[in-house]
Amino acid sequence: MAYRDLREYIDQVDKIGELKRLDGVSWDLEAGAIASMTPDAVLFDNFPGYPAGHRMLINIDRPSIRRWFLAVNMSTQAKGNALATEWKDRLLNLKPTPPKWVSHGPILENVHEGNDVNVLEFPAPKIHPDDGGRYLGTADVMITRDPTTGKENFGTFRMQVHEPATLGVYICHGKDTALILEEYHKQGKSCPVVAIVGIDPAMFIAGRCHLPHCAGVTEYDLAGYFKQESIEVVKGEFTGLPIPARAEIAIEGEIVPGDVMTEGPFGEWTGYSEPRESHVIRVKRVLHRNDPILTVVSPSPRTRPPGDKGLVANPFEAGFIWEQLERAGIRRIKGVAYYSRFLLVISIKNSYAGHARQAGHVATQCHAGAFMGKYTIVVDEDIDPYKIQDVLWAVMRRADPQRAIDIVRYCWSDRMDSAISYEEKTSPVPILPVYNSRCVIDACKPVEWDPKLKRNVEYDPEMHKRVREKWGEVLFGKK
Ligand SMILES: Cc1cc2nc3c(=O)[nH]c(=O)nc-3n(C[C@H](O)[C@H](O)[C@H](O)COP(=O)(O)O)c2cc1C
Ligand SMILES: [Mn+2]
Repeated sequence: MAYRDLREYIDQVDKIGELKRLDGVSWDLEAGAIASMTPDAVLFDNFPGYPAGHRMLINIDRPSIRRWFLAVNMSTQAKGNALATEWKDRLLNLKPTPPKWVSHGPILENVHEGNDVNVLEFPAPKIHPDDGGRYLGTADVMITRDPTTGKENFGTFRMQVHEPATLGVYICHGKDTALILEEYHKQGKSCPVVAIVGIDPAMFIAGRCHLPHCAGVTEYDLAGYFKQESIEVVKGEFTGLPIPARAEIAIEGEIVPGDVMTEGPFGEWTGYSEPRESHVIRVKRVLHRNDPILTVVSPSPRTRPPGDKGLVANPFEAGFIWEQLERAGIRRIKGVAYYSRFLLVISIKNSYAGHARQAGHVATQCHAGAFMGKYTIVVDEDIDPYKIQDVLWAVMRRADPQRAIDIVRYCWSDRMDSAISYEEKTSPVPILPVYNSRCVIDACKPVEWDPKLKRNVEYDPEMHKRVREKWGEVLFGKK
């Protein structure tokens, strides 16, 4: 069942019928448009102007729940809250699985250095019409090493192609990667980085979560756990960093102190970004397999108003927050639903005065939930957090605003936040502090409400039966 690398994963996606193949598509807006039009993964080959075999995979693990399962080697029929429950249990049972050093691997099949470096040898797409350029990094991770702990870290960061050996990278304030970068730069040193832009989906999933790094656990250890085996890594000659031996495309380079360029705009999940000053990766080495596959995701399909489909909650992102709530000791959590970072719903068996506030405030501030959150709603266990209409009903019925609402000010946000001022959105590097606020709505019945007090009108089922028998024909056309 377990897959060794992206290629074996693609075979599995093909077997479950979620892979399409296309030839002759342009990197210039066509591939991006296709990504926003189909939920399937699409493998493109034969880009005009590119050698055959220089491929691109779009929609690697999203929006399909089955592709996510494949990526983390999980099998379940569960949906909604039941799925979030299984997934958080999986995370709670984490067995850190560190990478394993090896001396060879397919990633070394092609190595370019010096004047031979040109990141446009890959068909980096321009995804949306107003984007500021072509993006080599979307479904990627950037690996760094914390100079204090000596541990590796990685996260997913978008990367724009500025020049053949220069990439812009957008790293939000407060991310581990940003803190690591600051440490190097404070010492006047450049920060060595490896960007994997043709990636195994387990690494991509590990890269996006806000891992607290307790007991020194790294994203590599988490990705290995998802894959059920250590990821084999070769040592980057320029950076000394571990590079997955079976990755498709790896970039070695450095981020030099004070080296910034205008990046974007980019059609990100919050809507379009403004062009901003961002860090730059000076690329020193490019490594790739024969017939490399660039991995790409387009964040923008999620920026549209929900329309007829309604708001859709993501059980996987919910699992990361649920795990951290449990590790923080919040008891009797019955459900967590994540409607993007901007709206989170927690359902609990409200068991003592203050319990609901505890759950709401920890959810809005635990590491997985703290970044760019907006609204957190806590509901009783009788409300399914995946039914947003029911959640709103609970707010209407049970939450007296002056008792139920807490506003938390000066919280962790970023220039990307869609609801902050234009000045904050476009602030230069070094970044002006950007804060936002949170609203915690405690929509649980207060524990002191008399449980004997009838709050729902109920009818006698026997009476309904009798009415149906007597007048069913007239009322409903049948008994
Ligand atoms: C598709 C995708 C794109 C992302 N792009 C960015 C980005 O451009 N900048 C950023 O700061 N975070 C981005 N993120 C979120 C980070 O990857 C995430 O916060 C990660 O946990 C950061 O890791 P770190 O704290 O270990 O540095 C993205 C996430 C995904 C899934
Ligand atoms: Mn991290």
